[in-house]
Amino acid sequence: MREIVIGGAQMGPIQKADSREAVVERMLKLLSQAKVAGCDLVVFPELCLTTFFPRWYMEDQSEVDGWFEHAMPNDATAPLFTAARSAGIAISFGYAEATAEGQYFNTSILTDSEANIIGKYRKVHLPGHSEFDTERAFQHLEKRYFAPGDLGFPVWRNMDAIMGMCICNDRRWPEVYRVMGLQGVELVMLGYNTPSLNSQLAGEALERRLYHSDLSMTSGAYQNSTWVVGVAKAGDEDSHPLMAGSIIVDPNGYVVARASGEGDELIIHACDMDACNFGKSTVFDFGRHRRIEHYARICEQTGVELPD
Ligand code: ING
Repeated sequence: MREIVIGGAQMGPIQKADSREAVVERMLKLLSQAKVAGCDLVVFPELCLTTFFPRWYMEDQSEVDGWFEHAMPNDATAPLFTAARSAGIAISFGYAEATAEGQYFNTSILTDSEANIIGKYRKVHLPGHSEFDTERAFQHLEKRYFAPGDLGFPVWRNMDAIMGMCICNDRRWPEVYRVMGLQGVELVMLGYNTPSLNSQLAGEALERRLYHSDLSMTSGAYQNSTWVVGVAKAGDEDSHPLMAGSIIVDPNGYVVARASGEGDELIIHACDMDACNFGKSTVFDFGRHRRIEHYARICEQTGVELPD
């Protein structure tokens, strides 16, 4: 049995004024809880070091730049890597990445048990818009501040399992799980910062948005016979509510752990990676069942092409 005890480290709100150091202190507390609980791996949310700044319209590039990390590890996050290394816990977390070439991505990394970064993912599906949208109750400017990810959907062998990452809106797109599923993924880790309200549909209830988040992750898990861990940054950030609902989903699509609150909270489950095997060798034995001669539209079309 290839068991990995996984912790989902849900974070409560990060205010615009909060320092990275203060945030890292909170992450260290969750990491030490995970150590006590015997976790082997801890997953943190999307953009875990700062407030969800794409809700703010900015024109001053130096102000925008201040939300990004220019190196990883760096001074603010070094204590996290040191603590993870001494605890022997692998970590994954999201942050805003500025590259030496001047590119800007919504990024997440994965380490091994010695806190060596073995994987990087850059968010491919950027929701929202790039210019100030007067029609919206609040802004969601990911297309303004980030470029679409350029690394695809890779997987890595880590801790005797095949692991991959995606970020937030990516979890809503079945192609994301399938591309990793076609590489044998057994654990998909993702963080999210999902507004509790729909900026374009007043009155959409929170429970509906939580349902869609669950639906996206449970179907991704089931249809690719993989574990999925989805971890929220939640709560009110400068009076903008983000939903919680962090979950761990097993390869049959069942939720085996769920956060109860909207604050810093560790959810834990002992995940047997061999639980992926049955689905991958029966109902979702891709090699035996898929008929790719009929799937061309998925790669040849971006949008809809209506019939005559
Ligand atoms: N946030 C949201 C998400 O995909 C969103 C944006 C919410 C899009 C609900 C569509 C529906 O969870 C991020 N950061 O992608």
